[in-house]
Amino acid sequence: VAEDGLNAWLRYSPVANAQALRGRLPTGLVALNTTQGSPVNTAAKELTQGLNGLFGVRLSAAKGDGKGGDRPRNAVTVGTVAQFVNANPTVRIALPELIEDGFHINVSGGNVRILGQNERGALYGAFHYLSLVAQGNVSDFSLASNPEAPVRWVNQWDNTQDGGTHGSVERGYGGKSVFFWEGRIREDLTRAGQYARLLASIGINAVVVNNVNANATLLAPELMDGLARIANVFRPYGIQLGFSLNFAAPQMYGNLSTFDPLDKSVIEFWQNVTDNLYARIPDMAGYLVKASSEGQPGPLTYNRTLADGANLFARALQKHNGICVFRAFVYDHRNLNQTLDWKADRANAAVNFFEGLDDKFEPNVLVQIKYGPIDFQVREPVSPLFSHLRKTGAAIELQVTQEYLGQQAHVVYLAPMWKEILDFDLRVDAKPSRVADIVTGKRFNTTLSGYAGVVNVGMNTTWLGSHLAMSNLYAYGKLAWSASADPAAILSEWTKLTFSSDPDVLRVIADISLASWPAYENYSGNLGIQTLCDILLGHYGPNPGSQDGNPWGQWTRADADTIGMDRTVKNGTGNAGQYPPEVAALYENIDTTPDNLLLWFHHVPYTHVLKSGKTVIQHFYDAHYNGSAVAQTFPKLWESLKGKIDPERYEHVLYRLVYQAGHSLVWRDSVNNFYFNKSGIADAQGRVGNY
Ligand code: GCW
Repeated sequence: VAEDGLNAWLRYSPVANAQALRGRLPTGLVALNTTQGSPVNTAAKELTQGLNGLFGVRLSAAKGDGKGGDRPRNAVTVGTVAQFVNANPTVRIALPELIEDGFHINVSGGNVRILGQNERGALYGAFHYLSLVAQGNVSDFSLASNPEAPVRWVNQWDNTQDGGTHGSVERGYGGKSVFFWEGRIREDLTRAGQYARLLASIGINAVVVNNVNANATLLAPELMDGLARIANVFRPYGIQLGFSLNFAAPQMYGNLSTFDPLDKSVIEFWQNVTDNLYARIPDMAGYLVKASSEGQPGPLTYNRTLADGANLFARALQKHNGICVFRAFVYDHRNLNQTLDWKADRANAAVNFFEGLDDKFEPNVLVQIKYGPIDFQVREPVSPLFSHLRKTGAAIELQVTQEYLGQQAHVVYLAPMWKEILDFDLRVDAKPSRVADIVTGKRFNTTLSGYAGVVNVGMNTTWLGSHLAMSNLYAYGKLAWSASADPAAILSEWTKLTFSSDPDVLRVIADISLASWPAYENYSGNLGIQTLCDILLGHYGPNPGSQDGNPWGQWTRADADTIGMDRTVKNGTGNAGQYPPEVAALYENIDTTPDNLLLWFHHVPYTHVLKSGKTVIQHFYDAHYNGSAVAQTFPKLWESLKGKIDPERYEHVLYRLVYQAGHSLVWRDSVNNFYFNKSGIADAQGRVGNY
């Protein structure tokens, strides 16, 4: 049905030739665990609902668990490997090797076996099977799938307390929090449950429900009780909960005189908090901690190291098998002063703060690193910190919520960007060192590793505020499961499940989505200058002048003649030198720095000639025209789908695309005029400044 944005890619709307395919589908169901609330039971329900919606098949409980020799016929069996072996002691099946959360599917006519290494894996297998049949694949096959990384988390930046703006979500563009309302946990957690279902279907295994800028009141007993209710809603989907903590809570909430991580009373405070949480949520995943960053309290207040800070929580979690995810996004905006110091550079902060700490973390600490050294810009080089932590587990932080990328009012399909980051080879010790291999633990043999996606869905029935933006959430889950997944293939799968398999629908959504990141980069900030949005207000809309002259460190150092951050070792902030030698050499030298990162690493005259043969300023002018011209094509492309998409979603998307097309012109003209006024250099094609 049209209004069904809520089910996103799990709509299970009837497949085109359901009638013809039905004969190849199971009619019976064997659930190897029928306990209410168990993920296997959830999987059984999902299979029932899915096959009914897609094909009108009504699964009935199949008799015969194999014990009496009466093997069920034409049935789908779902459970764990252990449950299967237990229920079928005499049956021998060939099983591929499965690791935690992995699954195996075997389809032979109407006989389908979906077995997980654990219950969560069984649920993943059920979702995978349903996604294949929903795409019309009812042939026989056998496959095994294992996740590449153990940590595949989602971070929500939902505020527990927000000074009266109820249920706010920091950098959330999809409405109010699905978890919190007026400083409490919502009574009705239906939407949270629907969210859990979506996340489970893309392999997410934990969610941090509150903002990293955390409020200490989260620790009040009533709130903890509420958190336990959220955990109850997520548990049937195999999803654990994590919580963000406020480092100063011992003082702010616990009335202690200090929050020094080495102080005995502080250590006791956190142990007590942790024990209280586990008493309510025995399978809690752990904590996420933002400390000593952007004015948040942290260990540096007491001259303790970040490792002292992380270990405080890690130790409290150890007896419960929880993990402490510690964010590497540490910098002090109050100490950055560009006018006084040419060498000041926010991009250097993380490596500087973590210097010398690699062997100082408890084994259950995972360091969560944003993909780039600054902050989710339209283009950044990968964070050099990935190459510095070898003994400590690392996770990559990606942002589904499009903070600097059009806030869901612009279509920007992000998987190609993430893929570029994950595929980048840092050449640590002159050996292949892809970011993907670092964050899956392969490169340095770390046990803890993985992915964090900042998602920030809300109560809006589209979840993120825009139907097309949901491809980013889908792709995040798919890449966190396997970094070798292909962004175009992910998109096409998502389109089939969300809209339809009509070739025109597939082509148009691919044309728009795959062109969207390059277009956005072209009209919002190219050559590595960052997204030239308003820095001080909402990180939305063009305002190149706002980048400089403030302590936030997202500088461009643009003046009348020159532009760019000199991050070289020989003359600049030294940031290029934080990379392993081969990569450092690449970025240190202006001739080998790729054009798309030129202004990230070098400070040059506007007349500097790029590898393309154009000057920097002419490239700016042209790129802004090109990018916005591409955005102009989006509404027309979409209009060609009229009648092929239900009216509600058709109109919703069209409205946004028309807006994007218009806003891209605002971007184009603001940025081009800004640099024209600054540099006084005319556009070779005479478009800029002639109004
Ligand atoms: O991207 C910036 C955001 C802040 C955010 C911070 C962070 C939650 O503008 O809103 O705070 O980074 O990631 O901690």
